[in-house]
Amino acid sequence: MTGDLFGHAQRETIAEGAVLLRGRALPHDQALLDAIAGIEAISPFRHMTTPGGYRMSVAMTGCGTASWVSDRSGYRYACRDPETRQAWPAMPAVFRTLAGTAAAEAGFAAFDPDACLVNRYDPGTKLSLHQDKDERDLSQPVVSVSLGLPAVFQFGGPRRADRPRRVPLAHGDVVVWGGPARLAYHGVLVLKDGTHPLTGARRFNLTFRKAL
Ligand code: MD6
Ligand code: FE
Repeated sequence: MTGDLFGHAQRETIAEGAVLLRGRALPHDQALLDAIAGIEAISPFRHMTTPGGYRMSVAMTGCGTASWVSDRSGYRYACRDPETRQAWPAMPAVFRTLAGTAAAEAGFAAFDPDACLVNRYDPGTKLSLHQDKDERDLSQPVVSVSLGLPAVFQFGGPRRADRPRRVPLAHGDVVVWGGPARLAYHGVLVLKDGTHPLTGARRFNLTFRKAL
């Protein structure tokens, strides 16, 4: 099932400004995974270092004009992959189109992302609570696509101390958030072991942004 009787994705409001479109990416799942393989062949997954010196458990790569990077000197968007010293791979058309149409369905017209961070979670990995605030124009939303193993997303408020709610994210789910939710703290709980028919023991997450 990719949606309801009328062909719409199932829509759930997580918070004001945050919409979950369940199954929205399902019609494109294999094309998205093939595109991830193409990106990985140019810019491999790697474990970045936080400014505090910790190795991130989630493996990352990216595509587009810029992608998010972290090292001892801080977080930023960079137009070159620091590992390959080349430009990031171009954003595949299937990525751009899905991000733009999902954003429009959630109420954010004319979203044209220039950055896509690709995260790979293996069982036992997690993403600690954080805010996405390295983008220049915070009036633009973030579009997040989940593929492979399910995960539990934590969604809090604008302060770290705001108690987060837990939102299960499954293969094909798309979250669009912006407006009053744009600076909400969020994270991903430790990934449980499992096997997905298309990705094996992995979860991938794509986050699309207008970064520059
Ligand atoms: C993830 N996502 O789902 C990590 N950030 O693997 C994020 O950090 C994220 O899903 C901003 C907006 C949506 C997200
Ligand atoms: Fe985030």
